[in-house]
Amino acid sequence: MGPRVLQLLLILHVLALPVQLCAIPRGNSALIKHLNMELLRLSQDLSEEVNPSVYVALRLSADHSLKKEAQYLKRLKNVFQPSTSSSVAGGQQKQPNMGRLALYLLALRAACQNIDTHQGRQLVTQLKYHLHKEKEQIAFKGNGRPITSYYQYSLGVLALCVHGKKIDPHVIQKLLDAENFMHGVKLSMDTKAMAGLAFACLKQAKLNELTLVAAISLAIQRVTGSILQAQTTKGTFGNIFSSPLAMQLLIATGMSKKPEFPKGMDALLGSLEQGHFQNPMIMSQLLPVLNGKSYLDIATMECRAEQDTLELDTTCPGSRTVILGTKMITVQLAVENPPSPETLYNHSIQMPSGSSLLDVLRTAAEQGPGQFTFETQNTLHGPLLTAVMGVKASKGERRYWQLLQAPDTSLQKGISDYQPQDGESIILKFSPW
Ligand code: B12
Repeated sequence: MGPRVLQLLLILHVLALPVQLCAIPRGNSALIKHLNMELLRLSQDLSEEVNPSVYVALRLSADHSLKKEAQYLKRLKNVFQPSTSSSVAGGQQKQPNMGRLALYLLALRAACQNIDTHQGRQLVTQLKYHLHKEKEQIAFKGNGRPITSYYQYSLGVLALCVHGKKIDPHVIQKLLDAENFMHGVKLSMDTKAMAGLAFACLKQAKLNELTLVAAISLAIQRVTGSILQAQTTKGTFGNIFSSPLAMQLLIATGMSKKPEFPKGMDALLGSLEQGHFQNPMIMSQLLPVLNGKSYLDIATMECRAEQDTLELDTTCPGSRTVILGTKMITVQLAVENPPSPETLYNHSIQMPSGSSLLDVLRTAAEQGPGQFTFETQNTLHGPLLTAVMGVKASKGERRYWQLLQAPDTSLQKGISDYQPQDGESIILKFSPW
């Protein structure tokens, strides 16, 4: 047994007791409070990257810890507007991507911050510039595809809209075209939901010409229709992790009275109870739904008479605390880079049960120095696997390291959240997207 395994086992013994005492509660309101608390706890954890989506979720909640929310807003400002804050930036990226900038603008609105200031106008101009460049890419260079994704494009439109900013009709038109499959682009459920939220905001904002408003209304009907139709027998829309955004759209468009909605809510609460929501980003997309809110509610927030009643329970560790088992498991790890038929790596790895896929990759890299190598990049969603055996997507290349359970089931969680089972075979496959 290696020193790393011993170290992990020791952590298990230290953690086992408090985790047992702090199980996920039963009952809907207790569950919602528990999730709220988890996000509040995350916001106070200085080792976690600041995430404007977490802030937005806390603000859209019924219960608040106003002091802690204010502290978190300050940390966000340090990162996203370092020039305006007194302290040094927290080490995050200098230039946030379009989606993060959009999320930050949503966060500022959720804090009722006035952005009609010099700094605020700069942020808006920056976001408009990103959207303009994306629009050009879609029209001329990208064959209908943006530089980032239609998900981030939709977030950009939504953020400008909740601030009541006028948006170039051509920018809106490109999103309408994508939704209408004019370019043959297949949008994921999450992307459809985010685009739908952007359309719903544009419709309410009444800033556009009548013909555009008519096209927007039609797009909303199509998106909500296809989301409702996609409901699975388990009640989810797409998979369980796309359901929070899908349900936000149903709330935003007044469809929460449809019979599909309570079924979806049951699925979300059931999964929450079973501890399936542990990723901060997904948790932050979920909490508003459980409070009956969507991102559209940010537009009308007044930040007055809020319930300052949420107290952080310091006796329990966060539910994301890892519990490793004493049993050892075996995981098969293979690496494929099609069209090459050869498998670049294929070995079995021994790990304590409860280890994450990231732990498996680390162990593989330690076991055969030079044999297995990998790189990750921090995102708001956690560590993204960006390179394996030196292979990574070049700039503009639409390929990624897909995580599969053999032979071809795409994993629904990332490397730090997914816990392989004994005997499981994982394939890392360099795939197009
Ligand atoms: C677009 C997208 C992708 C694109 C990103 C490419 C790009 N340049 O935009 C691609 C196709 C590469 C992708 C890959 C994966 N994705 Co994805 N993705 C999304 C989506 C629709 C939007 C993400 C986004 O733009 N966020 C907004 C910006 C502002 O945040 P950001 O942190 O800067 O965004 C980056 C990260 O989110 C990262 N990213 C995207 N997906 C994932 C997944 C994980 C686990 C991590 C750590 C990072 C990550 O790419 C973004 C752009 O750089 C979300 C939907 C959602 N509800 O969040 C799903 C989503 C996050 N993805 C998901 C999954 C499961 C994956 C994969 C693990 C699938 C797989 N089996 O391989 C892989 C990642 C594997 C790896 N190498 O580590 C799940 C995560 C569920 C969960 N339990 O947490 C989501 C929620 C979709 C879903 N409903 O199932 N994804």
